[in-house]
Amino acid sequence: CAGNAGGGGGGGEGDVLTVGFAQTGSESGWRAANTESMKEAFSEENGFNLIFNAADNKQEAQIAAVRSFINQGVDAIVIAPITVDGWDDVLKEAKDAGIPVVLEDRTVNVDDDSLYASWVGLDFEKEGETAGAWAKETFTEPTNMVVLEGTTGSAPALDRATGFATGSEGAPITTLDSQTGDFTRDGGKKVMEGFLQKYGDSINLLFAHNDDMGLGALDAITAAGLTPGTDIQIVTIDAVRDGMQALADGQFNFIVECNPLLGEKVAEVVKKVVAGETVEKTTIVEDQSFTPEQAKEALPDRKY
Ligand code: GYE
Repeated sequence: CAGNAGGGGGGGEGDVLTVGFAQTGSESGWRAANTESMKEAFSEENGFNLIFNAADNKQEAQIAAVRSFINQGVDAIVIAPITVDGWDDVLKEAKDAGIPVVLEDRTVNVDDDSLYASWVGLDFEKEGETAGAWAKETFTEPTNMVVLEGTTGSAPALDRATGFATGSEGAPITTLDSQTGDFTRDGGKKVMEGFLQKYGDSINLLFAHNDDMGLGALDAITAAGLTPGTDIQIVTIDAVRDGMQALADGQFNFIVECNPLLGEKVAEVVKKVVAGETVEKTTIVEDQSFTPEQAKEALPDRKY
């Protein structure tokens, strides 16, 4: 479908949309791919002047960035909200200033849904459910699991945990421990080191809320003299290139995809919102999942 509203062909100076994008930070491979996708879609050639801010995973910094976009009088604001809570005030300020807000990737918990125009994201709960269903199918004997959670209070960490519980319901899996690794490799490594010290080789299964934490955990598992993928089976979410490589190599056992290439869809929604057209309140982008065999097949064409 035609993305640009109005003005066939033109694209003169007056049509340029200034958009402030408040990104979470640069915690993971997924985030790098998402940032690239957003920068590509919100390019000058596509009629945008993008003001990009990455908040280093600090919610106060992200809120401050949104305030500064409001003060600059941008045409629209896009936010990938670090956590679900704490957005009411600044979203009201944007609304009062007449600046539409579009959420991408993660979502928020607000009393009044009209505080944002639209959310383009993923079904995090379904991702968790798919991971949990794989675990249920794979483990029919008593199994000890540890969990590396994403950033505390973030939509994907909350929803993936809920989804996993649903998907694995009835399986003989005991959760020994569940702690945040903040979606980073470093975090995953450190927390997994702690798990291994505490529970040693009684751990059979690791569920990491993203590939990067799982990749960090590989170092900890190998250093403890255990073989990842065999002694400890690993299920993660994202399906970024490094994760897919670990899966193809047999170090991971299953990955549920989370598509980071949201830029084009978000840009289309922003153009419509600014033009005053009605848009879907929620757009969910489809995810798939991968076994080691499927990862081997998909790797050569993987874009991120
Ligand atoms: O899974 C993780 C990233 O919000 C879906 O954030 C995103 C998550 C993604 O840091 O790798």
